[in-house]
Amino acid sequence: MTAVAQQPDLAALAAQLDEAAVTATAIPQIVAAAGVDAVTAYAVQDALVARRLARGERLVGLKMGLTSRAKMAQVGVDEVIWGRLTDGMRIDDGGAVDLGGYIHPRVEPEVAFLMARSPEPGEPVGDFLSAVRAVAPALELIDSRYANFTFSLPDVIADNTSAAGFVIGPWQPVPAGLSNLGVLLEVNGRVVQTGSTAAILGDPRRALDSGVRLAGQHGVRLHEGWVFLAGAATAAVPLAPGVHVRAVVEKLGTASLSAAS
Ligand code: 0L1
Ligand code: MG
Repeated sequence: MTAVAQQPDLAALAAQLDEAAVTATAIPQIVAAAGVDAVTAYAVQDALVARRLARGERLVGLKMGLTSRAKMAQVGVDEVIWGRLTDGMRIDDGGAVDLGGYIHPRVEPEVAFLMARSPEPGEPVGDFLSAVRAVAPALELIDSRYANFTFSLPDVIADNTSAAGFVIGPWQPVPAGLSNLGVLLEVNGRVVQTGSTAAILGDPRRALDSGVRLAGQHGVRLHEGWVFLAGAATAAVPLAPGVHVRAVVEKLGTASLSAAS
């Protein structure tokens, strides 16, 4: 008699990740260990985000993860991934976050797009730029739910690509070129990371292309008024009590947050 392999309980995995986020308590890597691959891990992510929606949050966008070599090297994973953004993750520009709600938060400078319409997954890049209403400097707050910020690809996908918060600076008209704008990350007025939007898959517009295509494979679309976080231009830095963090993106401006001590 052949043994029937036990199917992983995706909802139970999502519940453990959700509990880790809600209680700000790190957990061991559970997803790949349960036999879940990177494709199925998106179903865990779906179930995880559904728990937030059941608590009254609203989907407001999508994000890309691991779009730069610096980020891939930082976490030892080498595939572009995508996650979901909810209104509960939004932090006002210049606002303060209470670090008590996070496990080991980090921040990274990004570029955000505001969608004017829903691009088609097969639409050529040049065409769906007409789907972008505006662009802005942004900060992403990431907080892996796994101990030591260490994970496999299925684990980080299931964990909604470590998404924990985001700040959008003032929206701007889309400039002619986005492919090589200088990016600084400042902590208390001191530059701690320098980079370029070229680090975001060569051009943040390419990240939008990848995001539309990859999320589309799972039946997920961007919608009018949604935000798209294209990815980080530098490695992320830890968010410590009392610090003020600012992203500066050439031609686009700044986005900032403070960490309450
Ligand atoms: O937004 C990101 O690039 C994060 C993706 C997940 C890896 C990480 O937590 O650094
Ligand atoms: Mg990011």
